[in-house]
Amino acid sequence: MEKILVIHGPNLNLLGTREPSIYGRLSLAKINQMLKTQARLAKVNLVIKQSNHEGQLVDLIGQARKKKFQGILINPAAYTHTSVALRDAVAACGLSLVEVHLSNIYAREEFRHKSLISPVASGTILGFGAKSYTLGLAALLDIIRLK
Ligand code: CA2
Repeated sequence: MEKILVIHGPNLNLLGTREPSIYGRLSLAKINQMLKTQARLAKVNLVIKQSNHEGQLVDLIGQARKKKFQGILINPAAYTHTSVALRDAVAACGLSLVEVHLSNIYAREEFRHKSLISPVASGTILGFGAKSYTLGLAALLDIIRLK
């Protein structure tokens, strides 16, 4: 069975509490539940982590291959736009990685228009709310299984 690491970046633990017009009404726990249901049907093993700390996210990505993960699904949240450390970790990790965003970052403030992660990701899915995650997981599984 494939093993996939799901990583939620900073402040995504607040989902469902504020800014529903941008991020939707679903809590992170609900999104995780959707992903677990999808994973069970697809017969894949998911490990889900959330952190507000850049270094911890870098460590999770850096250790993923050694821990026998075949792929990473990540919403890097605000670090998408700022973190060279996260980008370098993604570039070095040697795994298929799909970047997801709830919102369409290109339809928002200009500082969100640049992703440092997209150029080193296998692909990016954005703007579909919680569905970005389920589409992202499906895409990641396709990439891994067609390898
Ligand atoms: O659209 C996305 O998924 C983002 O990655 C979400 C980040 C944002 O910085 C990116 O530009 C786009 C923000 C995640 C924080 O979400 C909150 C949810 C509710 C209340 C406060 C923050």
